[in-house]
Amino acid sequence: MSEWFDETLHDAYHQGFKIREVLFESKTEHQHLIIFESGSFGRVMALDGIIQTTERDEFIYHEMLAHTPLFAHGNAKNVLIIGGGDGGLLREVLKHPEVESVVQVEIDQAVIDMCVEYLPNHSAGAYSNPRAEIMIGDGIDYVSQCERKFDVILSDSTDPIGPGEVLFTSPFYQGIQRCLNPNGIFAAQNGVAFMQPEEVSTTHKRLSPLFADTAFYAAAVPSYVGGIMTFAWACDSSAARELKLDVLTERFNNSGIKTRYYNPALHLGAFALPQYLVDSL
Ligand code: AG3
Repeated sequence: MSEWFDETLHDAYHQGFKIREVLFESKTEHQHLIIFESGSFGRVMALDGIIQTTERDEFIYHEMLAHTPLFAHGNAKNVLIIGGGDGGLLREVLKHPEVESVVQVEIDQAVIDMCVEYLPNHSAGAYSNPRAEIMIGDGIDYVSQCERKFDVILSDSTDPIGPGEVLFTSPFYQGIQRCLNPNGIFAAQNGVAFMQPEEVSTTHKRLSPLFADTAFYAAAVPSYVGGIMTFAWACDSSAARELKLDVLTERFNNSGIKTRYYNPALHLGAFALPQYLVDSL
């Protein structure tokens, strides 16, 4: 085994992490899973050769994917998470006192089990929270068939390669539309725009016929190399995106939630995109 983990996401460019110790490595039913201690980012989890999460910078991604839609909604009682097996997103969603129930649909039980064991600070007990219901299955099947409706749906998927590919298709987005309550918000990881530019334009093309308001917001997550990670946003009304800073600040302060990255000013600013992305929509 090489002492470096070289990510295989891009053909002609990669990042490497020094491996201090491999904590777990196996081919699961769905994908190759490795969790290792790095010299630089704490513990790191990768699927099929692609970095999914690191202890050191996961807060940026999980806070932005959870709190931006949840504070914009303001009263989300029922939340659906697709993917997110490491548990970091569930942990952040459950910080919201107004959230009564979270359904999480993850395809790979092994990812949940191994992350609970080797990345315990990600889920931080969230999987035993009585408000959380975990289902093992494919997210696209769930949203195509489910009888329940949600106020916020979050897609914490892998990249559109392998098991995650269907979570970027029009049939998946149609399923999202049928599972959202009126004024419900959908947010999804949508790749690193500079490195995966087609993801923004393709997602925009697929979401905009289905939702009155389609947008993207962004945050730089160091271990998702290449600049800003984008998050897709879809809602049947633009009101949630037109909130003023004082409204968001009041919601944030009243929640008592402590964050390390998210704050209301950053929330609003995250929707301002560089011009090359604006032009690609
Ligand atoms: N979800 C996002 C992975 C994206 C990594 N790919 C990339 N660099 N474009 C990971 C799961 C975190 N809960």
